[in-house]
Amino acid sequence: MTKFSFAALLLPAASLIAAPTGGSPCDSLSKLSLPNVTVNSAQTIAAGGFTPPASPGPFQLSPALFKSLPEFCRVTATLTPSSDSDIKIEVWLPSSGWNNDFQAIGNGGWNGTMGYGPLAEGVKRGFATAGTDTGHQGGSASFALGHPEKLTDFAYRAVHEMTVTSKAIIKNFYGSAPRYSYWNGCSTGGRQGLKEAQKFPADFDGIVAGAPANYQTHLHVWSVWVAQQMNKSPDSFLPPDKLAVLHKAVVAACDAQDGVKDGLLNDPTKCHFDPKTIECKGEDLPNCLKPAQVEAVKAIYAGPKNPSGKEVFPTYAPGSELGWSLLGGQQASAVATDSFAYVVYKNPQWDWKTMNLDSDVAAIEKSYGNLIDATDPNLKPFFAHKGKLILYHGWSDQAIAPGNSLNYYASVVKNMGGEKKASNDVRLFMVPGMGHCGGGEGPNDFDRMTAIQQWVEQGKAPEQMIASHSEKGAVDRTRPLCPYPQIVRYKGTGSIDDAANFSCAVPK
Ligand SMILES: [Ca+2]
Repeated sequence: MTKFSFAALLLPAASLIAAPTGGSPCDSLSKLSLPNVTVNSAQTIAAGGFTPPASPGPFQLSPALFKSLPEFCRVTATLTPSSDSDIKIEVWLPSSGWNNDFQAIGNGGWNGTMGYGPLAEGVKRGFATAGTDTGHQGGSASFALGHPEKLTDFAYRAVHEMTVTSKAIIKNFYGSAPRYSYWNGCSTGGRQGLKEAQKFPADFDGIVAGAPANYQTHLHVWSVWVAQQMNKSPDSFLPPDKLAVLHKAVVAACDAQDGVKDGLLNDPTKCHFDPKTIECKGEDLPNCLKPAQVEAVKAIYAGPKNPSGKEVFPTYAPGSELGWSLLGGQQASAVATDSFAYVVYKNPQWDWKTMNLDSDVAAIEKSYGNLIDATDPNLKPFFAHKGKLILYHGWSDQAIAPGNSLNYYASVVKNMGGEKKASNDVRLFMVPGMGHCGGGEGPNDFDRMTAIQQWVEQGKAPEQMIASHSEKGAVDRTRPLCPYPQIVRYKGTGSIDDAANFSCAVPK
């Protein structure tokens, strides 16, 4: 594409400016007039010149990343689709080298922060990139108390409005609309991406949705339930050293099942480890579990069932034990209890220990399931618009049970009339040994944006993605990730740390 030139874009941009200042195309965006949008600032940021705010929220920020950025135009705006809305967005536009595409980045948890790290990653790759705080400040759900419109903003409206506004800003700045638009998010960001695919199927051409919190109501029930299992009695709680004992025993029992002793469970569904085998024979020792701990572990592997025996939500996969402290601490996760305290029961004193798998599940569903959950299996309108979807989920995810992605994927496959048909438009990559959206013992760094771009722009569906694992900044293992239901398989010779010695195959 050679459309981009500053000389050409000054004209269309100028036509929307109330009082042209004669400044750069970036400066002129501060005068841009769009419905329910206030542009707060539009500034050219010199190469390497951006310093993120001191408390940027949950995203890890690397100073080197910001130093490596090219010059870009930074637009900050406030969107007010309702009178109670206060949605902050930022749109970062590379001054040169634009790849002609738009990338919107997702959020985590209850959000309330701007994702400066992902914004920078996007710009570095040449994308016009946008992010939002989803309409409130801070990572708690307390914002929702007495503010139903703000809850709607968080649920889906902020992202959609950000997308529409960003496309308009891009068109004004460059003189042409983005050629392709992409969503890139994990966790809440995965949920946001799926909500977009379901509700606004024309917004994006490619969506990457990692570890989606798309069944948020039931996810939060499961999260609280994990803490309940851990805290049934003083003896049932597993501190990190006991989780390590459990994890070691699980890996010892199941590692070889997938054909390669690599410390990873490449297909955890095959692992049926019985924690009873490491129960203490008598006194509590560092290498065994107390009977109450064994019971807690058994319950967690079995997962939450409602009174009629139906699964409320999937549960942790074998191999994920090192991460169980996240939800299975001495207090339930605030991300989950906030749902009940601020949205369902509107009682900040709500006691998570009282939650049951019957009326409380019904209550959270009724309260805001329709608003927040993104479980609609019908993605046909999105696919009909040539949209492509990459789902991924770490098997060792400590925050969202990986089976949730398997369930959603299965529902989409069913809706599409089978795996073969569905694979033209959607692929799920389960990542052995990866934690929540990254990290973990397995190879967890992989380039899903290139994969989705190649699929959307060249029709090249991802047959595999190569992931790497690093220790102290040095890559120590590479591995292909396989589209489900394929599993990675060792060819039988060569280093088990080299992706070249592995292939993808459907397990027998
Ligand atoms: Ca293995």
